[in-house]
Amino acid sequence: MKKIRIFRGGFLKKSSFLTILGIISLVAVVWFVNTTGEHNAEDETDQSNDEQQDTYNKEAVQVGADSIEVVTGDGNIAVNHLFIPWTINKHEQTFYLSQREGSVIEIDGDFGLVHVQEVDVTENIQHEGEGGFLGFTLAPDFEQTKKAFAYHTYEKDGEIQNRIISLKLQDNAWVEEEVLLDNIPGNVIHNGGRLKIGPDGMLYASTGDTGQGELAQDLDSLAGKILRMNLNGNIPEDNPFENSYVYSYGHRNPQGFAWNNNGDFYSSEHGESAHDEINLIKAGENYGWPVIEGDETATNMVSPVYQSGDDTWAPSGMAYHDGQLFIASLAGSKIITYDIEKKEVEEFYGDAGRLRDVLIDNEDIFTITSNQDDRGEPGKKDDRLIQIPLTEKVSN
Ligand SMILES: [Ca+2]
Repeated sequence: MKKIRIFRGGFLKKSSFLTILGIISLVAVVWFVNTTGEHNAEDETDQSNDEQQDTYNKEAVQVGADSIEVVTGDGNIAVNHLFIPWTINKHEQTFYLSQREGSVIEIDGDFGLVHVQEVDVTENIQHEGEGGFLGFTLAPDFEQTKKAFAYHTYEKDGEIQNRIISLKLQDNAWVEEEVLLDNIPGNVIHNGGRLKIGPDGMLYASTGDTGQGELAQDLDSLAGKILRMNLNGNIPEDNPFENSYVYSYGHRNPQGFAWNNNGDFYSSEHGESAHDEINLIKAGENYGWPVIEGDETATNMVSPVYQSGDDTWAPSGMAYHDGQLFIASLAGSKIITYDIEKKEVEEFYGDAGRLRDVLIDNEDIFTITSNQDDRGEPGKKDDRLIQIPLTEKVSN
């Protein structure tokens, strides 16, 4: 196992690095000795089984993004001391994680090297409540263009809004290139924010109802919708409503997208109180909020393929693998699997607190915690990127 700690601003010279590492280790040991015996909420939420390897320093926990710890070895990676990551991207062996405060963390999965990349945008990122720098997805031609797309909250004329932009990676910073769509209604709650490119090559975005349910039924509002656009921000000619970004409507706060191998499109959505939903999304359909929720039905409205009943998941990022949807759950603090054919859910993993996103890559699933978002109980390593073999059901 090798462990490398890199500070904001890039790489350190090896000699400086070793000196700093020595100081950090000393500080960590002293701090650890001083605090041994305390039992607090952090210990209770931090149930990882490699506790003995944890040589973190106290400052790292407090400053979040300024000091990130990567542990690599045997083809595995674990990353600690992230700060409210929202989206996982992986290009070859490199991870790009968006963080809600407004940064991207680039991590070399082979060597554990980290860059904390600034996001250089023309409107200030409004990191308040559930808002901030949310969805982030690499362009299909990222290898050549270094481009990505992002969804972020901002404030304009005293109102909280969201917008979708393209960015380019230049000199270790993500610089805004174009605004694809702005003036998407926002709030401190229910901003949606998931951004993914579908199998049809279009960019899909989820928006929340901003706490005003009636907007989800209003086809003239971009709130409470799933939106679809060309990668240049234009409205595709085959969108279901003429001259509209709206692909589906009647959504409360969807935050997860996944497509199966047939191209069927699934989305996860937060219910009002429990009754969280998995919906099969089709062009032009109405998913019912706020008229119906859970398994209620109504004419011309589509009920979910599965709803959580009295359980609260607060579902966010999704991924598809081998007939199953894997769903990150915040309040549920687990990864849930949904078997599409059997229409059954199971708990796959639940050892790390609030989970925001999942990514499946070969035989592994990666997830990120959201324990520092003011709704969790952060552990000593939070927030974290965690790798779990798909073959291994880790839950208790
Ligand atoms: Ca619904």
